[in-house]
Amino acid sequence: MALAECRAFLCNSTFFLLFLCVLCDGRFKGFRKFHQVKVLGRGADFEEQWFTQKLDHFNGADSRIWKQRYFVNDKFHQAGGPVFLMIGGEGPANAAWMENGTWLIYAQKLGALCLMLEHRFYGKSHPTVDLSTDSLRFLSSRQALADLAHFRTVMAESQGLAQRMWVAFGGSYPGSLAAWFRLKYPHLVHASVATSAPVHAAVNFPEYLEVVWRSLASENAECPLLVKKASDTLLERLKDPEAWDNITKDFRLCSKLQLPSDMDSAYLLETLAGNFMDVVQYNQDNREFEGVVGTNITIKVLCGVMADASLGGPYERYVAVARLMMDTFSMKCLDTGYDNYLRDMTNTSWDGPGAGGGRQWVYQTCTEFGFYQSTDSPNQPFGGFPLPYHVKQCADLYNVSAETLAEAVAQTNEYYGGYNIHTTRIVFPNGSIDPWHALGITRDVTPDLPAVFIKGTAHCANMYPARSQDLPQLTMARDYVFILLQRWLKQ
Ligand SMILES: *[C@@H]1O[C@H](CO)[C@@H](O)[C@H](O)[C@H]1NC(C)=O
Ligand SMILES: *[C@@H]1O[C@H](CO)[C@@H](O)[C@H](O)[C@H]1NC(C)=O
Ligand SMILES: *[C@@H]1O[C@H](CO)[C@@H](O)[C@H](O)[C@H]1NC(C)=O
Ligand SMILES: *[C@@H]1O[C@H](CO)[C@@H](O)[C@H](O)[C@H]1NC(C)=O
Ligand SMILES: *[C@@H]1O[C@H](CO)[C@@H](O)[C@H](O)[C@H]1NC(C)=O
Ligand SMILES: CC(=O)N[C@H]1CO[C@H](CO)[C@@H](O)[C@@H]1O
Repeated sequence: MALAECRAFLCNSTFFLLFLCVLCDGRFKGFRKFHQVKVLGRGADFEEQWFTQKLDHFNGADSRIWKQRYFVNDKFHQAGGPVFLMIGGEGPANAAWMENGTWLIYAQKLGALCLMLEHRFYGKSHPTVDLSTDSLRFLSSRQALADLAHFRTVMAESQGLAQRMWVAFGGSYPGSLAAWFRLKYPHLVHASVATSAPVHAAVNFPEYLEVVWRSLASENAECPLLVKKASDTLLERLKDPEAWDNITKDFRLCSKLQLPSDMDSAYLLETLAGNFMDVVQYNQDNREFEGVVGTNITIKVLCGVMADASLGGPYERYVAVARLMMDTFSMKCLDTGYDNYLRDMTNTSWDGPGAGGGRQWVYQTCTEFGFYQSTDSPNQPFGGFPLPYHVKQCADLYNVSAETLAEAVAQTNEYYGGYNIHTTRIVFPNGSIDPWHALGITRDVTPDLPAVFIKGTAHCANMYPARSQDLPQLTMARDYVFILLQRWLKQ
Protein backbone atom coordinates (compact mmCIF):
# COMPACT_ATOMS: atom_id res chain seq x y z
CA MET A 1 0.00 0.00 0.00
CA ALA A 2 1.44 3.33 -0.97
CA LEU A 3 1.79 5.90 1.72
CA ALA A 4 -0.97 8.08 0.34
CA GLU A 5 -3.42 5.24 0.00
CA CYS A 6 -2.62 4.01 3.44
CA ARG A 7 -3.24 7.41 4.95
CA ALA A 8 -6.41 7.94 2.96
CA PHE A 9 -7.74 4.67 4.16
CA LEU A 10 -6.93 5.43 7.75
CA CYS A 11 -8.43 8.87 7.62
CA ASN A 12 -11.65 7.90 5.88
CA SER A 13 -12.31 4.90 7.94
CA THR A 14 -14.66 4.78 10.83
CA PHE A 15 -13.61 1.19 11.09
CA PHE A 16 -12.16 0.80 14.53
CA LEU A 17 -9.74 -1.87 13.72
CA LEU A 18 -7.45 -0.20 11.28
CA PHE A 19 -4.99 -1.90 9.03
CA LEU A 20 -1.34 -1.67 9.14
CA CYS A 21 1.18 -1.80 6.48
CA VAL A 22 3.79 -4.01 7.99
CA LEU A 23 5.37 -7.31 7.45
CA CYS A 24 5.52 -9.13 10.72
CA ASP A 25 2.03 -8.35 11.13
CA GLY A 26 -0.10 -10.46 13.08
CA ARG A 27 -2.84 -8.15 12.76
CA PHE A 28 -5.64 -9.69 11.25
CA LYS A 29 -7.82 -12.01 13.13
CA GLY A 30 -5.48 -14.53 14.40
CA PHE A 31 -2.43 -12.40 14.10
CA ARG A 32 -4.64 -10.27 16.23
CA LYS A 33 -7.43 -8.74 14.34
CA PHE A 34 -7.21 -5.69 12.18
CA HIS A 35 -4.97 -3.45 14.00
CA GLN A 36 -5.47 -0.02 15.29
CA VAL A 37 -2.03 0.80 14.10
CA LYS A 38 -1.21 3.81 12.02
CA VAL A 39 1.56 3.50 9.55
CA LEU A 40 3.35 6.36 7.94
CA GLY A 41 5.27 4.45 5.30
CA ARG A 42 9.00 4.22 4.95
CA GLY A 43 11.51 2.67 2.62
CA ALA A 44 10.36 4.88 -0.23
CA ASP A 45 13.84 4.65 -1.77
CA PHE A 46 13.21 1.09 -2.85
CA GLU A 47 11.59 0.81 -6.20
CA GLU A 48 8.64 -1.51 -6.67
CA GLN A 49 9.31 -4.29 -9.12
CA TRP A 50 6.89 -6.71 -10.69
CA PHE A 51 7.12 -10.43 -11.30
CA THR A 52 4.88 -12.37 -13.69
CA GLN A 53 3.21 -15.05 -11.65
CA LYS A 54 0.76 -17.87 -12.42
CA LEU A 55 -2.75 -17.57 -10.99
CA ASP A 56 -3.14 -21.27 -10.26
CA HIS A 57 0.00 -23.32 -9.68
CA PHE A 58 -1.98 -26.50 -9.30
CA ASN A 59 -3.68 -26.56 -12.65
CA GLY A 60 -1.35 -26.92 -15.61
CA ALA A 61 -4.19 -26.13 -17.99
CA ASP A 62 -4.81 -22.71 -16.46
CA SER A 63 -2.46 -20.20 -18.09
CA ARG A 64 -3.75 -17.05 -16.42
CA ILE A 65 -1.08 -14.76 -15.00
CA TRP A 66 -0.80 -11.61 -12.85
CA LYS A 67 1.87 -9.26 -11.51
CA GLN A 68 3.37 -9.77 -8.07
CA ARG A 69 5.23 -6.97 -6.32
CA TYR A 70 8.76 -7.38 -4.97
CA PHE A 71 11.67 -5.30 -3.72
CA VAL A 72 15.44 -5.67 -4.07
CA ASN A 73 18.32 -4.41 -1.93
CA ASP A 74 21.71 -5.22 -3.47
CA LYS A 75 23.67 -2.85 -1.26
CA PHE A 76 25.35 -5.66 0.67
CA HIS A 77 25.56 -8.16 -2.15
CA GLN A 78 28.95 -9.71 -2.82
CA ALA A 79 29.90 -12.12 -5.59
CA GLY A 80 28.99 -15.63 -4.55
CA GLY A 81 27.06 -14.45 -1.50
CA PRO A 82 23.78 -16.00 -0.42
CA VAL A 83 20.33 -14.75 -1.43
CA PHE A 84 17.98 -13.72 1.38
CA LEU A 85 14.28 -13.89 0.62
CA MET A 86 11.94 -12.06 3.02
CA ILE A 87 8.45 -13.49 2.75
CA GLY A 88 5.52 -11.09 2.73
CA GLY A 89 2.45 -11.80 4.81
CA GLU A 90 -1.12 -10.83 5.52
CA GLY A 91 -0.77 -7.15 4.76
CA PRO A 92 1.00 -4.91 2.27
CA ALA A 93 4.74 -5.56 2.06
CA ASN A 94 6.39 -2.63 3.82
CA ALA A 95 9.54 -1.44 2.04
CA ALA A 96 10.81 -0.19 5.40
CA TRP A 97 12.16 -3.72 5.80
CA MET A 98 14.48 -3.13 2.86
CA GLU A 99 16.11 -0.39 4.91
CA ASN A 100 16.03 -1.68 8.49
CA GLY A 101 15.81 -4.98 10.29
CA THR A 102 18.04 -7.69 11.69
CA TRP A 103 18.11 -9.62 8.43
CA LEU A 104 19.98 -6.71 6.81
CA ILE A 105 22.64 -6.87 9.50
CA TYR A 106 23.11 -10.53 8.64
CA ALA A 107 23.12 -9.63 4.94
CA GLN A 108 25.84 -7.08 5.48
CA LYS A 109 28.02 -9.58 7.32
CA LEU A 110 27.40 -12.38 4.83
CA GLY A 111 27.34 -10.40 1.57
CA ALA A 112 23.75 -11.37 0.79
CA LEU A 113 21.42 -10.11 -1.90
CA CYS A 114 18.09 -9.19 -0.26
CA LEU A 115 14.71 -9.73 -1.89
CA MET A 116 11.22 -9.33 -0.47
CA LEU A 117 8.17 -10.79 -2.22
CA GLU A 118 4.69 -9.55 -1.36
CA HIS A 119 2.10 -12.25 -0.59
CA ARG A 120 -0.58 -12.79 -3.23
CA PHE A 121 -3.85 -10.93 -2.54
CA TYR A 122 -2.22 -8.42 -0.17
CA GLY A 123 -0.93 -4.93 -0.78
CA LYS A 124 -0.59 -4.33 -4.50
CA SER A 125 -0.30 -7.98 -5.48
CA HIS A 126 -3.72 -8.56 -7.00
CA PRO A 127 -4.11 -11.88 -8.81
CA THR A 128 -7.81 -11.35 -9.53
CA VAL A 129 -10.13 -8.47 -10.41
CA ASP A 130 -11.81 -8.49 -7.01
CA LEU A 131 -12.04 -10.20 -3.61
CA SER A 132 -15.18 -12.22 -4.21
CA THR A 133 -15.23 -15.67 -2.65
CA ASP A 134 -14.85 -17.04 -6.15
CA SER A 135 -11.59 -15.08 -6.54
CA LEU A 136 -10.38 -15.92 -3.05
CA ARG A 137 -10.25 -19.60 -4.06
CA PHE A 138 -6.76 -18.72 -5.31
CA LEU A 139 -5.67 -17.43 -1.92
CA SER A 140 -3.91 -20.06 0.17
CA SER A 141 -0.56 -20.70 1.81
CA ARG A 142 0.03 -23.46 -0.74
CA GLN A 143 -0.39 -21.09 -3.66
CA ALA A 144 1.80 -18.58 -1.82
CA LEU A 145 4.57 -21.16 -1.38
CA ALA A 146 4.30 -22.07 -5.06
CA ASP A 147 4.62 -18.33 -5.84
CA LEU A 148 7.81 -18.28 -3.78
CA ALA A 149 9.13 -21.38 -5.53
CA HIS A 150 8.44 -19.97 -8.98
CA PHE A 151 9.93 -16.59 -8.05
CA ARG A 152 13.03 -18.34 -6.66
CA THR A 153 13.45 -20.47 -9.79
CA VAL A 154 12.98 -17.69 -12.32
CA MET A 155 15.13 -15.17 -10.43
CA ALA A 156 17.89 -17.75 -10.02
CA GLU A 157 17.92 -18.37 -13.77
CA SER A 158 17.50 -14.82 -14.99
CA GLN A 159 19.90 -13.21 -12.49
CA GLY A 160 22.54 -15.92 -12.45
CA LEU A 161 21.77 -16.90 -8.86
CA ALA A 162 21.21 -20.60 -9.39
CA GLN A 163 24.41 -21.65 -7.59
CA ARG A 164 23.75 -19.41 -4.59
CA MET A 165 22.38 -20.55 -1.26
CA TRP A 166 18.91 -19.15 -0.67
CA VAL A 167 17.71 -18.39 2.84
CA ALA A 168 14.05 -17.62 3.65
CA PHE A 169 13.01 -15.19 6.39
CA GLY A 170 9.60 -14.43 7.82
CA GLY A 171 7.84 -13.46 11.03
CA SER A 172 4.42 -14.52 12.24
CA TYR A 173 2.39 -16.14 9.40
CA PRO A 174 5.31 -15.52 7.00
CA GLY A 175 7.47 -17.26 9.64
CA SER A 176 5.34 -20.35 9.13
CA LEU A 177 5.72 -19.88 5.38
CA ALA A 178 9.50 -19.66 5.78
CA ALA A 179 9.48 -23.00 7.63
CA TRP A 180 7.09 -24.61 5.15
CA PHE A 181 9.05 -23.29 2.16
CA ARG A 182 12.10 -25.18 3.41
CA LEU A 183 9.92 -28.20 4.24
CA LYS A 184 8.13 -28.44 0.89
CA TYR A 185 10.84 -27.09 -1.43
CA PRO A 186 14.15 -28.22 0.16
CA HIS A 187 15.87 -28.13 -3.24
CA LEU A 188 15.10 -24.41 -3.55
CA VAL A 189 15.80 -23.06 -0.09
CA HIS A 190 18.88 -23.96 1.95
CA ALA A 191 17.82 -22.67 5.36
CA SER A 192 15.03 -20.66 7.02
CA VAL A 193 14.60 -18.28 9.92
CA ALA A 194 10.99 -18.78 11.03
CA THR A 195 10.31 -16.15 13.68
CA SER A 196 7.23 -16.30 15.94
CA ALA A 197 5.78 -18.86 13.58
CA PRO A 198 2.56 -20.68 14.48
CA VAL A 199 3.18 -24.00 12.73
CA HIS A 200 0.21 -25.78 14.23
CA ALA A 201 -3.22 -24.83 12.92
CA ALA A 202 -6.12 -24.94 15.39
CA VAL A 203 -9.73 -23.81 15.06
CA ASN A 204 -9.84 -22.73 18.67
CA PHE A 205 -6.87 -20.87 20.13
CA PRO A 206 -7.89 -20.05 23.72
CA GLU A 207 -4.22 -20.24 24.77
CA TYR A 208 -3.68 -16.84 23.19
CA LEU A 209 -5.60 -15.07 25.95
CA GLU A 210 -3.99 -17.30 28.58
CA VAL A 211 -0.62 -15.93 27.52
CA VAL A 212 -2.10 -12.41 27.62
CA TRP A 213 -2.97 -13.07 31.27
CA ARG A 214 0.54 -14.29 32.06
CA SER A 215 2.17 -11.46 30.16
CA LEU A 216 0.13 -8.86 32.06
CA ALA A 217 0.94 -10.69 35.31
CA SER A 218 4.65 -10.59 34.52
CA GLU A 219 4.38 -6.80 34.82
CA ASN A 220 2.24 -6.85 37.95
CA ALA A 221 0.36 -9.80 39.43
CA GLU A 222 -2.67 -7.59 40.15
CA CYS A 223 -2.94 -6.33 36.59
CA PRO A 224 -4.82 -9.22 34.92
CA LEU A 225 -7.09 -9.51 37.98
CA LEU A 226 -8.09 -5.88 37.61
CA VAL A 227 -8.71 -6.37 33.89
CA LYS A 228 -10.88 -9.36 34.70
CA LYS A 229 -12.88 -7.36 37.25
CA ALA A 230 -13.44 -4.59 34.73
CA SER A 231 -14.42 -7.02 32.03
CA ASP A 232 -16.86 -8.78 34.38
CA THR A 233 -18.45 -5.44 35.30
CA LEU A 234 -18.83 -4.53 31.63
CA LEU A 235 -20.43 -7.92 30.87
CA GLU A 236 -22.84 -7.37 33.75
CA ARG A 237 -23.77 -3.86 32.63
CA LEU A 238 -24.37 -4.99 29.07
CA LYS A 239 -27.23 -7.12 30.37
CA ASP A 240 -29.09 -3.98 31.45
CA PRO A 241 -30.35 -1.86 28.49
CA GLU A 242 -30.66 1.09 30.90
CA ALA A 243 -26.88 1.12 31.21
CA TRP A 244 -26.30 1.29 27.46
CA ASP A 245 -26.35 5.09 27.29
CA ASN A 246 -23.54 5.25 29.78
CA ILE A 247 -21.55 2.54 27.99
CA THR A 248 -22.00 4.45 24.73
CA LYS A 249 -20.51 7.56 26.32
CA ASP A 250 -17.82 5.73 28.27
CA PHE A 251 -16.31 4.05 25.22
CA ARG A 252 -17.21 6.86 22.79
CA LEU A 253 -19.19 4.54 20.55
CA CYS A 254 -20.09 6.03 17.14
CA SER A 255 -23.76 5.28 17.61
CA LYS A 256 -25.93 4.47 20.58
CA LEU A 257 -25.29 0.95 21.75
CA GLN A 258 -27.82 -1.59 20.58
CA LEU A 259 -27.34 -5.30 20.89
CA PRO A 260 -29.74 -7.07 18.57
CA SER A 261 -27.65 -10.27 18.66
CA ASP A 262 -24.93 -12.07 20.57
CA MET A 263 -22.65 -11.24 17.66
CA ASP A 264 -22.95 -7.54 18.48
CA SER A 265 -21.96 -7.87 22.10
CA ALA A 266 -19.17 -10.29 21.20
CA TYR A 267 -17.85 -7.87 18.61
CA LEU A 268 -17.89 -5.00 21.11
CA LEU A 269 -16.18 -7.05 23.80
CA GLU A 270 -13.55 -8.37 21.43
CA THR A 271 -12.82 -4.87 20.17
CA LEU A 272 -12.24 -3.59 23.68
CA ALA A 273 -10.17 -6.62 24.71
CA GLY A 274 -8.18 -5.99 21.55
CA ASN A 275 -6.61 -2.97 23.22
CA PHE A 276 -4.80 -5.30 25.58
CA MET A 277 -4.16 -8.06 23.04
CA ASP A 278 -2.43 -5.73 20.60
CA VAL A 279 -0.26 -4.12 23.22
CA VAL A 280 0.80 -7.48 24.67
CA GLN A 281 1.55 -8.95 21.25
CA TYR A 282 3.84 -6.08 20.29
CA ASN A 283 5.10 -5.05 23.73
CA GLN A 284 8.26 -2.96 23.33
CA ASP A 285 8.87 -4.22 19.82
CA ASN A 286 11.06 -1.71 18.01
CA ARG A 287 8.59 -0.89 15.25
CA GLU A 288 9.09 2.84 14.79
CA PHE A 289 11.12 2.30 11.64
CA GLU A 290 8.04 0.78 10.04
CA GLY A 291 6.22 4.02 10.73
CA VAL A 292 4.00 2.42 13.35
CA VAL A 293 2.41 4.91 15.76
CA GLY A 294 1.69 4.13 19.41
CA THR A 295 4.67 1.92 20.14
CA ASN A 296 5.19 3.69 23.46
CA ILE A 297 1.98 2.10 24.75
CA THR A 298 3.39 -0.93 26.52
CA ILE A 299 2.15 -3.51 29.01
CA LYS A 300 3.67 -1.27 31.68
CA VAL A 301 1.58 1.70 30.50
CA LEU A 302 -1.68 -0.30 30.41
CA CYS A 303 -1.06 -1.91 33.78
CA GLY A 304 -0.20 1.54 35.11
CA VAL A 305 -3.62 2.80 34.07
CA MET A 306 -5.30 -0.30 35.52
CA ALA A 307 -3.57 0.34 38.86
CA ASP A 308 -4.53 4.01 39.02
CA ALA A 309 -7.17 4.26 41.75
CA SER A 310 -7.63 7.98 41.11
CA LEU A 311 -9.57 7.05 37.97
CA GLY A 312 -12.20 5.09 39.92
CA GLY A 313 -12.82 1.35 40.00
CA PRO A 314 -11.48 -1.26 37.57
CA TYR A 315 -14.28 -0.53 35.07
CA GLU A 316 -13.39 3.19 34.93
CA ARG A 317 -9.73 2.30 34.43
CA TYR A 318 -10.67 -0.05 31.58
CA VAL A 319 -12.56 2.87 30.05
CA ALA A 320 -9.43 5.00 30.46
CA VAL A 321 -7.38 2.40 28.58
CA ALA A 322 -9.88 2.43 25.72
CA ARG A 323 -9.72 6.23 25.58
CA LEU A 324 -5.94 6.25 25.71
CA MET A 325 -5.86 3.93 22.71
CA MET A 326 -8.38 6.01 20.78
CA ASP A 327 -6.45 9.20 21.49
CA THR A 328 -3.20 7.57 20.48
CA PHE A 329 -4.67 6.55 17.14
CA SER A 330 -6.66 9.79 16.74
CA MET A 331 -9.98 8.01 16.62
CA LYS A 332 -13.02 10.13 17.31
CA CYS A 333 -15.41 7.29 17.95
CA LEU A 334 -15.55 3.53 18.11
CA ASP A 335 -17.71 1.67 15.60
CA THR A 336 -18.67 -1.60 17.23
CA GLY A 337 -21.69 -2.62 15.17
CA TYR A 338 -21.36 -6.16 13.85
CA ASP A 339 -23.51 -5.19 10.86
CA ASN A 340 -21.06 -2.48 9.88
CA TYR A 341 -18.23 -4.94 10.26
CA LEU A 342 -20.05 -7.37 7.96
CA ARG A 343 -20.80 -4.65 5.45
CA ASP A 344 -17.15 -3.63 5.29
CA MET A 345 -15.81 -7.17 5.26
CA THR A 346 -18.14 -8.39 2.52
CA ASN A 347 -17.15 -5.56 0.20
CA THR A 348 -15.29 -7.39 -2.57
CA SER A 349 -13.70 -4.33 -4.17
CA TRP A 350 -9.92 -3.75 -4.11
CA ASP A 351 -10.84 -0.23 -2.98
CA GLY A 352 -13.13 -1.52 -0.26
CA PRO A 353 -12.62 -1.19 3.50
CA GLY A 354 -11.65 -4.83 4.00
CA ALA A 355 -9.08 -4.96 1.20
CA GLY A 356 -6.22 -3.73 3.40
CA GLY A 357 -5.92 -7.36 4.37
CA GLY A 358 -8.82 -8.04 6.72
CA ARG A 359 -11.09 -9.75 4.24
CA GLN A 360 -8.24 -11.83 2.87
CA TRP A 361 -6.76 -12.87 6.20
CA VAL A 362 -10.08 -13.85 7.75
CA TYR A 363 -10.67 -15.94 4.62
CA GLN A 364 -7.37 -17.72 5.26
CA THR A 365 -8.36 -18.37 8.87
CA CYS A 366 -11.70 -19.82 7.70
CA THR A 367 -10.15 -22.03 5.01
CA GLU A 368 -6.75 -22.98 6.47
CA PHE A 369 -5.82 -22.02 10.00
CA GLY A 370 -8.60 -21.11 12.43
CA PHE A 371 -6.43 -19.45 15.14
CA TYR A 372 -9.53 -18.02 16.83
CA GLN A 373 -8.61 -16.21 20.01
CA SER A 374 -11.68 -17.18 21.98
CA THR A 375 -12.53 -16.51 25.60
CA ASP A 376 -13.14 -20.23 26.15
CA SER A 377 -10.42 -20.71 28.77
CA PRO A 378 -11.14 -19.89 32.44
CA ASN A 379 -7.54 -18.71 32.84
CA GLN A 380 -7.81 -15.46 30.93
CA PRO A 381 -9.12 -11.99 31.74
CA PHE A 382 -11.90 -11.40 29.21
CA GLY A 383 -15.39 -12.66 28.51
CA GLY A 384 -18.03 -12.75 25.83
CA PHE A 385 -16.36 -13.72 22.57
CA PRO A 386 -16.43 -17.52 22.56
CA LEU A 387 -15.54 -19.81 19.66
CA PRO A 388 -19.01 -19.82 18.01
CA TYR A 389 -18.74 -16.04 17.52
CA HIS A 390 -15.59 -16.51 15.46
CA VAL A 391 -16.83 -19.55 13.57
CA LYS A 392 -20.08 -17.86 12.59
CA GLN A 393 -18.09 -15.16 10.80
CA CYS A 394 -16.83 -17.79 8.36
CA ALA A 395 -20.42 -18.48 7.38
CA ASP A 396 -21.42 -14.81 7.37
CA LEU A 397 -18.45 -13.70 5.30
CA TYR A 398 -17.66 -16.63 2.99
CA ASN A 399 -20.39 -19.21 3.41
CA VAL A 400 -17.91 -21.58 5.09
CA SER A 401 -19.58 -23.88 7.61
CA ALA A 402 -18.15 -24.99 10.96
CA GLU A 403 -17.64 -28.50 9.54
CA THR A 404 -15.81 -27.24 6.47
CA LEU A 405 -13.62 -25.05 8.67
CA ALA A 406 -12.74 -27.96 10.96
CA GLU A 407 -11.84 -30.16 7.98
CA ALA A 408 -9.74 -27.43 6.41
CA VAL A 409 -7.74 -26.89 9.59
CA ALA A 410 -7.16 -30.63 10.00
CA GLN A 411 -5.98 -30.80 6.41
CA THR A 412 -3.53 -27.95 6.98
CA ASN A 413 -1.88 -29.93 9.76
CA GLU A 414 -1.94 -33.06 7.62
CA TYR A 415 -0.24 -31.18 4.78
CA TYR A 416 2.49 -29.39 6.78
CA GLY A 417 2.79 -31.74 9.75
CA GLY A 418 2.03 -29.20 12.49
CA TYR A 419 4.56 -29.46 15.31
CA ASN A 420 5.87 -32.66 13.78
CA ILE A 421 8.05 -30.97 11.20
CA HIS A 422 10.62 -33.15 9.44
CA THR A 423 13.44 -31.33 7.72
CA THR A 424 16.67 -29.52 8.64
CA ARG A 425 18.17 -26.02 8.92
CA ILE A 426 15.24 -24.04 10.28
CA VAL A 427 15.59 -21.91 13.38
CA PHE A 428 12.46 -21.01 15.36
CA PRO A 429 12.86 -17.92 17.54
CA ASN A 430 9.96 -17.31 19.94
CA GLY A 431 9.19 -14.72 22.60
CA SER A 432 7.78 -15.61 26.00
CA ILE A 433 5.46 -12.56 26.12
CA ASP A 434 4.11 -13.21 22.63
CA PRO A 435 0.81 -15.14 22.72
CA TRP A 436 1.72 -16.79 19.41
CA HIS A 437 4.47 -18.88 20.94
CA ALA A 438 1.67 -21.16 22.16
CA LEU A 439 1.33 -22.54 18.61
CA GLY A 440 5.01 -22.40 17.77
CA ILE A 441 8.07 -24.63 18.01
CA THR A 442 9.45 -23.78 21.42
CA ARG A 443 11.87 -26.63 21.99
CA ASP A 444 14.63 -27.89 19.74
CA VAL A 445 13.10 -30.56 17.48
CA THR A 446 16.57 -31.78 16.46
CA PRO A 447 19.99 -30.08 16.57
CA ASP A 448 19.22 -29.01 13.01
CA LEU A 449 15.80 -27.59 13.93
CA PRO A 450 16.65 -25.42 16.93
CA ALA A 451 14.26 -23.21 18.87
CA VAL A 452 15.43 -19.92 20.36
CA PHE A 453 13.48 -18.89 23.40
CA ILE A 454 13.64 -15.20 24.21
CA LYS A 455 12.39 -14.54 27.70
CA GLY A 456 10.53 -11.26 28.08
CA THR A 457 10.05 -10.35 24.42
CA ALA A 458 6.96 -10.12 22.23
CA HIS A 459 6.02 -10.91 18.63
CA CYS A 460 8.95 -11.01 16.20
CA ALA A 461 11.20 -8.95 18.48
CA ASN A 462 14.39 -10.43 17.02
CA MET A 463 13.53 -9.20 13.52
CA TYR A 464 13.46 -5.54 14.47
CA PRO A 465 16.54 -3.33 14.54
CA ALA A 466 18.65 -3.57 17.68
CA ARG A 467 18.42 -0.85 20.33
CA SER A 468 20.57 -0.02 23.32
CA GLN A 469 17.75 -0.90 25.74
CA ASP A 470 17.23 -4.40 24.29
CA LEU A 471 17.22 -7.23 26.80
CA PRO A 472 20.54 -9.14 26.77
CA GLN A 473 18.71 -12.35 25.84
CA LEU A 474 17.27 -10.62 22.76
CA THR A 475 20.74 -9.55 21.66
CA MET A 476 21.98 -13.10 22.28
CA ALA A 477 19.12 -14.52 20.21
CA ARG A 478 20.03 -12.31 17.26
CA ASP A 479 23.67 -13.38 17.56
CA TYR A 480 22.73 -17.04 17.87
CA VAL A 481 20.66 -16.92 14.67
CA PHE A 482 23.66 -15.35 12.93
CA ILE A 483 25.96 -18.14 14.13
CA LEU A 484 23.49 -20.72 12.83
CA LEU A 485 23.32 -19.00 9.46
CA GLN A 486 27.10 -18.88 9.24
CA ARG A 487 27.28 -22.57 10.05
CA TRP A 488 24.50 -23.57 7.67
CA LEU A 489 25.88 -21.56 4.78
CA LYS A 490 29.02 -23.70 4.96
CA GLN A 491 27.04 -26.95 4.68
C1 LIG B 1 -25.01 6.50 34.28
O1 LIG B 1 -23.94 7.28 34.80
C2 LIG B 1 -24.35 8.25 35.71
C3 LIG B 1 -23.16 9.15 36.04
O2 LIG B 1 -21.95 8.42 36.06
C4 LIG B 1 -24.95 7.57 36.94
O3 LIG B 1 -25.38 8.53 37.87
C5 LIG B 1 -26.14 6.73 36.49
O4 LIG B 1 -26.65 6.00 37.59
C6 LIG B 1 -25.74 5.77 35.39
N1 LIG B 1 -26.92 5.14 34.86
C7 LIG B 1 -27.10 3.82 34.84
C8 LIG B 1 -28.37 3.31 34.30
O5 LIG B 1 -26.24 3.03 35.22
C1 LIG C 1 16.81 2.69 9.43
O1 LIG C 1 17.81 2.79 8.44
C2 LIG C 1 18.19 4.10 8.16
C3 LIG C 1 19.13 4.06 6.97
O2 LIG C 1 20.10 3.08 7.17
C4 LIG C 1 18.80 4.72 9.40
O3 LIG C 1 19.15 6.06 9.15
C5 LIG C 1 17.80 4.66 10.53
O4 LIG C 1 18.37 5.11 11.72
C6 LIG C 1 17.31 3.24 10.73
N1 LIG C 1 16.26 3.22 11.72
C7 LIG C 1 16.22 2.36 12.72
C8 LIG C 1 15.04 2.44 13.64
O5 LIG C 1 17.09 1.55 12.91
C1 LIG D 1 3.51 8.41 23.45
O1 LIG D 1 4.18 9.30 22.56
C2 LIG D 1 3.36 10.38 22.13
C3 LIG D 1 4.11 11.12 21.05
O2 LIG D 1 5.46 11.25 21.35
C4 LIG D 1 3.02 11.24 23.34
O3 LIG D 1 2.22 12.32 22.94
C5 LIG D 1 2.26 10.39 24.34
O4 LIG D 1 2.00 11.11 25.51
C6 LIG D 1 3.06 9.13 24.70
N1 LIG D 1 2.19 8.28 25.50
C7 LIG D 1 2.61 7.63 26.58
C8 LIG D 1 1.59 6.79 27.27
O5 LIG D 1 3.75 7.69 26.99
C1 LIG E 1 -17.12 -1.05 -1.49
O1 LIG E 1 -16.21 -0.07 -1.13
C2 LIG E 1 -16.02 0.93 -2.10
C3 LIG E 1 -14.91 1.83 -1.64
O2 LIG E 1 -15.12 2.28 -0.33
C4 LIG E 1 -17.33 1.68 -2.32
O3 LIG E 1 -17.16 2.66 -3.30
C5 LIG E 1 -18.37 0.67 -2.76
O4 LIG E 1 -19.62 1.33 -2.87
C6 LIG E 1 -18.48 -0.47 -1.75
N1 LIG E 1 -19.35 -1.50 -2.29
C7 LIG E 1 -20.43 -1.92 -1.67
C8 LIG E 1 -21.21 -2.99 -2.34
O5 LIG E 1 -20.76 -1.47 -0.58
C1 LIG F 1 -23.36 -21.87 0.68
O1 LIG F 1 -22.83 -23.19 0.74
C2 LIG F 1 -23.81 -24.21 0.58
C3 LIG F 1 -23.13 -25.55 0.84
O2 LIG F 1 -21.94 -25.65 0.14
C4 LIG F 1 -24.42 -24.11 -0.83
O3 LIG F 1 -25.40 -25.09 -0.99
C5 LIG F 1 -25.03 -22.71 -0.97
O4 LIG F 1 -25.51 -22.54 -2.28
C6 LIG F 1 -24.01 -21.63 -0.66
N1 LIG F 1 -24.65 -20.32 -0.62
C7 LIG F 1 -24.16 -19.27 -1.24
C8 LIG F 1 -24.91 -18.01 -1.09
O5 LIG F 1 -23.15 -19.31 -1.91
C1 LIG G 1 7.66 -20.32 26.16
C2 LIG G 1 8.40 -21.48 25.59
O1 LIG G 1 7.84 -22.48 25.28
N1 LIG G 1 9.70 -21.30 25.43
C3 LIG G 1 10.58 -22.30 24.90
C4 LIG G 1 11.29 -21.73 23.70
O2 LIG G 1 12.27 -22.60 23.23
C5 LIG G 1 13.26 -22.96 24.19
C6 LIG G 1 14.26 -23.87 23.53
O3 LIG G 1 15.22 -23.08 22.91
C7 LIG G 1 12.62 -23.65 25.39
O4 LIG G 1 13.61 -23.94 26.37
C8 LIG G 1 11.56 -22.75 25.98
O5 LIG G 1 10.87 -23.40 27.01
